[in-house]
Amino acid sequence: MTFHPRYTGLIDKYRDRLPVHDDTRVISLGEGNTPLIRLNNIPRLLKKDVDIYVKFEGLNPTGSFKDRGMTMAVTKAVEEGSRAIICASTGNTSASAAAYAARAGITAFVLIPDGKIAMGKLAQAMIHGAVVIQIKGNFDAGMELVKEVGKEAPVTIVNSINPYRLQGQKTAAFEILEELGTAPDFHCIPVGNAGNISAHWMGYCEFHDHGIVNNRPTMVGYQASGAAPFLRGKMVDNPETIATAIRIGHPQSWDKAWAVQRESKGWFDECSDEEILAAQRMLSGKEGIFCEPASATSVAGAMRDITNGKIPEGSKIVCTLTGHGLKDPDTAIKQSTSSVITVEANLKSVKEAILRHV
Ligand code: AN7
Repeated sequence: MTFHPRYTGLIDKYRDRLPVHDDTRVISLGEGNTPLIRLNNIPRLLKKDVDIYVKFEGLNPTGSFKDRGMTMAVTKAVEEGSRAIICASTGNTSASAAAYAARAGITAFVLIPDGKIAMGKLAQAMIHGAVVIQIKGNFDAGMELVKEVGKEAPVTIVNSINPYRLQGQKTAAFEILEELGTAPDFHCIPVGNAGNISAHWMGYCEFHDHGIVNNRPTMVGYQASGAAPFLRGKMVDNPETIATAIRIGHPQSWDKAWAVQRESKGWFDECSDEEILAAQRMLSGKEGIFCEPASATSVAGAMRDITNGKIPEGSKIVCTLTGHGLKDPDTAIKQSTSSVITVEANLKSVKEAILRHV
């Protein structure tokens, strides 16, 4: 029996690659170290010889990849003496900001689009004690307001325009490289503000530049069709998609993400809401992995590009699943094909119900 030291989060693990000092007080909830799960059934169903792994970021402390960036952003905000943080959010950033602010003993202000965030995320922001400001507008409007108010009020912005966020998020790429011992051929990822795709590329390049690995992946970013500025080549003013997490028309990391596309020789593509939901159902029904709709965009796009040969057979592919399915139970229940059977509470009725389904 070997004992391993207790895992205490990504800042402790990657201290020498992150902008922290020896005496920095780290605000952590044990984020990172998420599983890289090899898909068994989907490649078989696609009838293609590909190795697909999903990096299940939904298993972070607040159920999304945002925790990787938030531990860094809140650690630095506290180090710099800030007493309050603020963000605009489609839901996951606000959940994460609320939790890390609670942990640090500071205040979180979160601006969310009225009625357009998944129930689980709203519950998180509320239970962690954030000040929730619902705006009668979308994420992009909220983001502009946060940038304005950040200039006038004593609050630290913890959206991904805060550079510490991307520093924390790059560690997802480090973990993938450590586990595979090499970069995948393709990394497929959902794109909203494009912070995460940019952070992953930073992480891949850092290990490559230091000679830890000798290759880098082709980065492929997938957007929801109704919120696809990278496909339209310009900002989108009224983004719409069932995947509310990526209902974003004015991405904050626009230039960075185009640089990622060029440098990695990758591409952007879009998925319809139907494709996104089908991928979510495939992952949950065929692999036992429950991610939120926005997350399934990476697998929806990858499945299409594997089928059409843009991602060739023999490839090693990593898809990021950015958030947990429990964040959005409403969408899951609404689109679920399995039925709930109500019967009398006796042996005969239960037995009958079972026999009808075997
Ligand atoms: C599940 O929470 O922007 O391209 O305010 O929650 O780095 O923006 C969420 C984004 C993908 C897109 N998947 O990542 C927010 C927010 C999930 C997300 C994205 C988000 P970026």
